[in-house]
This record gives sequence, structure tokens and C-alpha cells, in this order.
Amino acid sequence: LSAATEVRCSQMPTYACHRRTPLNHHNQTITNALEILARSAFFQESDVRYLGFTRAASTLKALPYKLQSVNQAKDLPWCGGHCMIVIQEILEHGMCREVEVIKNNEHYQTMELLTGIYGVGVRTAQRWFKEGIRNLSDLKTMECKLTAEQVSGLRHCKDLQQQVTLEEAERVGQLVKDTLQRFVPDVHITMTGGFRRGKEVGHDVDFLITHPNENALSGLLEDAVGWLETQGLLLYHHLKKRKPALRSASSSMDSHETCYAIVALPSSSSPWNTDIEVKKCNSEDAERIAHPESPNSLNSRTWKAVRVDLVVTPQAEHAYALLGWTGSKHFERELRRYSLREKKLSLNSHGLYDLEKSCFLPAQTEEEIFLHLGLQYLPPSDRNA
Ligand code: 8DG
Ligand code: MN
Ligand code: MN
Repeated sequence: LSAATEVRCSQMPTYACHRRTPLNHHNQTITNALEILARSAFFQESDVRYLGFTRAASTLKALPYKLQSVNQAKDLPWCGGHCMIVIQEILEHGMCREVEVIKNNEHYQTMELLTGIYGVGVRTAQRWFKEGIRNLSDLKTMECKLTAEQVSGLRHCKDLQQQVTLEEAERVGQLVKDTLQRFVPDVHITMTGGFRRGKEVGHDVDFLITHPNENALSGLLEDAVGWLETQGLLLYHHLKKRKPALRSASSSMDSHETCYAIVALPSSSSPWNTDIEVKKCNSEDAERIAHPESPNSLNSRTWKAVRVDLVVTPQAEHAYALLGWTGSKHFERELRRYSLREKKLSLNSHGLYDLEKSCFLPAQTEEEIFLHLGLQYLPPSDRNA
């Protein structure tokens, strides 16, 4: 171990927003193990343990070399106690017994399965587990008790469990663009979330929509939803209206106008995918979309269900929404914790509020926000904390 490496080790910053976290890093085996422990804690609703394991994993993602000995880890932030035992075991034996036990645990496996369904959170999954539900067939017997969101999630779970590829995300982007431009030709659309951080797969596709003239945005999501529905391309949607009162200093709740949707993404070879105009689907296609499991559609599917988040922001909030929706979730959590604790600034995806001067700090770009926060700018590809 070189002296230079020792120095880097002991200088690892404690806040994730103070360090670069690339997508691909050097300690995947250990971070995978720590993240399984984090998820297991999350499934038991143990926030403190969840955060502890998440922070340790995040620290190791930023380490610019592969850990060779437990000695190298001893000065790393958040890597003490339980995490250190896990790190040591993996370094010495290539695996951690506790993690292997968890992976085979019925509660863990069931929670993974159930929370993997769109619309199912930990609370709900926990309740279902206690009621004896262990698999998807168990769940289908109680369809009457599910929310509309969960019914759609269950109906399309095979598709939604598959990762969305970058190529698919780009086609979703084209569909979103074609749709929105019908109503506002010069609308501005940015893909955010994991794909903006350089990921090649994701669980959904996130978009931010804005326009210099706020009036152009009013009713745009309703129009887009209406048109996608007439095309048979919308499998589920939930529109959340903007709540201006929530744009407050302290609220971490997001109040942008948002559409959480599941779209039927036509396959690249399908007749829908023409450059001129998306065709109205015929009744047979509509039937397949409504009943994807119906026998005649098994081998002839021309579309894939994909989760899409559409967020509308006025131009003045766009930079903040971009920063907030680019993630990662842990990076966002750390950025907000740092702002509040170290700078007395309250950050959310609408703006930045100076608690001492009692005023909002405007920003047109992400760079300006980092400047307000006294942080070195990190591009999205370094925010994979
Ligand atoms: P993935 O989809 O590729 O698996 O990963 P991701 O793109 O990083 O995760 P995501 O769940 O799609 O979330 C992307 C970012 O958006 C994340 O940093 C958190 C943020 N985000 C939500 N929902 C909300 C919300 O309701 N309000 C705000 N402000 N941010 C949200 O996912
Ligand atoms: Mn995403
Ligand atoms: Mn999302």
C-alpha cells in the first residue's frame, strides 16, 4: 500500500456530495453485500441500520481502488462496527455468511418480490407477508383489495421486472417528445434519473418538461395523457397536480405537476414506430394491451410495458428539479443533509432557501446551485452515490 493511497483513504470525505462517485467502481462485491444488508434493514423498517449500510456502501463506491485489507478500510467514514465485520469477512473469504443467510430468508425474498411490484411499498408488503402472501398467485386471489396502481403493477409485472435498456429509454424519449410537441412545438424535454447519470439500464425512464412561458405548460400533461390514451399506448397513469403552497422553505415533499405512467412501448419493428405518425392501434392490439396475458397474444406482443415519470416545472425551478430528479437517491439525501447542516440552506427540487437570510436563492443551472452550496460541481456521472 503506497503512502499516497493511505492519504486518499484517510481523506475520504464523509458527505457523498463532496466526492466523485462513478457508476463503475472497484469494490462491487462488498457494496453488493452491504446493499443487501441495507435492503434487509429497509424491509424491517429499521431506518438507522438502512442508512448505516447505505452510507458504508456509498463510501466504498467512491474509493478509487480495490480494498485489499481491512486495515485500508479502518479510516473510511461510515465503515466501522457491523460494516467492518462484513468487509473483513468478504476480504478474507470472498463472501459474508450473514448476507448469504439473508438472501435465502423467506421474509427477505418475499419482500423483494412484493416491493418489486409497482405501487407496493414496504408497509403494504409487510402487511401482506403477515397475511400469508408469498407469491404472485397468492396476490392474484385478492385482486379486489388492490389499488388501481397495484392492479396495473401486477398485470404488467413481467415487463416491469425487466430492466429498461438505454435503447428503449431513447424510444420512450422520442414518444414523449412526439406527443408533447403536438401541443407545444418548442417544449423542452430532458431525460433525468439513472440514464442521465450514465446508467445503461433502469427500472423506469424519468423526464423533466419545461418552457420559458409557464402558460404553455398548463394542461400539457392532461393533453399528452389524452392523446396517448387514444393511441392505446397508455396502460396506467396517475396525474399529480402542482400544489403551489408546498413550495415552502422546509418541505422536502415535491409538489411539481407529475405524471406517473406505464406506457406500452411499441417494439422497434412494430407498425407503430413510423417516423411520420404514430398509428391508431386496431382493436386486436387494443385487446392485447388491455389483456396482455390473453392466450392469443403470448407470442405476438408488439410492445413492452415501461414505467415513465413525467415532471413539469416552470423555468425558474428547472435547475433545482434537474438536480433533484437526477439522483442518485443517496446523493440527493446527502446533498440536502449537507446543505442544511453545514450551510443552513434548505434544498429541495423547487429551490434553495437561506434560513438565516430568509430568502430563496435563484439558479438557472446546476453549476449555480453547487456554487450557492459552496461545493465543487459534480457532473451527473459522478453522482452515482
Ligand atoms: P433507476 O430508475 O435507473 O432504477 O434509478 P433512478 O432513476 O436513479 O431512480 P428513480 O427512482 O427513477 O428516481 C430518480 C430520482 O428522482 C431520484 O433521485 C429521486 C427522485 N424522485 C423520485 N420520486 C420523486 C418525487 O416524488 N419527488 C422528488 N423530488 N424526487 C423524486 O423518484
Ligand atoms: Mn429512474
Ligand atoms: Mn422514477
